[in-house]
Amino acid sequence: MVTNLPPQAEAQYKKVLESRSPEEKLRNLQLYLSMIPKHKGTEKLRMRVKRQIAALQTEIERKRKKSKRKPPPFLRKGESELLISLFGVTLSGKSTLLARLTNTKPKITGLPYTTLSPQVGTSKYAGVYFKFIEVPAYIPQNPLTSLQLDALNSSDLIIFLVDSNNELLPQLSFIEKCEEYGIFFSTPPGPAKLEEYKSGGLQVIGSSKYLSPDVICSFLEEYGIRNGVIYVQENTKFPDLEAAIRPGSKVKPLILLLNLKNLDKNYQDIINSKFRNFFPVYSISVKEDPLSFLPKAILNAGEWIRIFTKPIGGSPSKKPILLKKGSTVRDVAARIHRDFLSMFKYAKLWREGKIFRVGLDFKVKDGDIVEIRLK
Ligand SMILES: Nc1nc2c(ncn2[C@@H]2O[C@H](COP(=O)(O)OP(=O)(O)OP(=O)(O)O)[C@@H](O)[C@H]2O)c(=O)[nH]1
Ligand SMILES: [Mg+2]
Repeated sequence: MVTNLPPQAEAQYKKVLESRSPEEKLRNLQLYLSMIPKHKGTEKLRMRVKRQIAALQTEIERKRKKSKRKPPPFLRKGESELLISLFGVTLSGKSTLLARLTNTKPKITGLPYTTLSPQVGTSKYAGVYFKFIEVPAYIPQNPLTSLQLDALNSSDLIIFLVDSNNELLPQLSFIEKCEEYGIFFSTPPGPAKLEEYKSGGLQVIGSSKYLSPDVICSFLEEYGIRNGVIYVQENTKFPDLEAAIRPGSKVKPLILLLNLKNLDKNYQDIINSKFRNFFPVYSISVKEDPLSFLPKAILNAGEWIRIFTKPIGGSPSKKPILLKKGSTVRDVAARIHRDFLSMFKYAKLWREGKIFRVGLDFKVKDGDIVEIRLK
């Protein structure tokens, strides 16, 4: 180390050394580089840091490519099917929940670590197929296994069960743990995208109801990103930004399910005060309480809407296509067939008993029936 560095750069270098993942190290190095004054005496150091940054970027990219390998068969899903991971520490009630939601009968013994391999069950609600996977238990003191990572990475949404009979904070450490592996939680999702440039400053395109452009720019600058364009959406929150600056990471919607086995504990208040503003939180007994709220809660958390397409003269399809809230007739047409866009004339749309004649830009809503008329 050169000796004449400003104290904040020295402190930042400590953070580089303490980084726990290549991604964290990359961010810390970028910030460190931005703190090293530019003059002849620091030239070599700057070069070295730059080389380290380049090497880490290559490593992260290689890891990302490798992680793009095909998921195992039990994680594959059909179109318009949602893959939902049930995750949580041992005995949190994952198998109990899976057994009640689907026809699958996982082993439930009351002994820890009963489920060692992923258990899968499918059920259909409101026309939508939900494929639930019980992921083998989260162990706070261990790294995530590749199987757990495969399941979480492939899932459209994660339900994390919190056990009211177990210590709370180690259970909640799964959020940070997942972040280390590039899985961020944001509900509803508001993915952001970053394009870095060599100069020109920062520009925010789009707007978020949670973060002002100033806050977004300060966040990026904190990570040493001073030039580029960041595209944000209505729901973009900090985890979406974190994911945008880390190549290969993903953002997933999350539901926290506090399994009330024991009513003496006041976890409910702690969880609500900590997380209610960020994630949907439900406190229920997964063994005894009704679960009929869950499919709707899942659709809401991921902002999925169901659109029923209809052939001319036929009846509406029983299997809806799933789109994101805010989608238009254009998205519906494109999902039916690629050529439908160029051949599109108008669409007939049934909503709440009324029929509308609409164009490509018309916003569809959950439950709409759509018939596309071609030229
Ligand atoms: N009283 C009560 N017991 C529950 C509830 N949910 C689960 N249990 C019990 O807790 C124990 C563990 O439940 P499981 O569903 O097997 O938990 P798991 O998360 O699948 O656990 P592992 O697969 O072993 O990691 C079983 O004895 C369940 O009967 C609940 O809501 N109320
Ligand atoms: Mg189990």
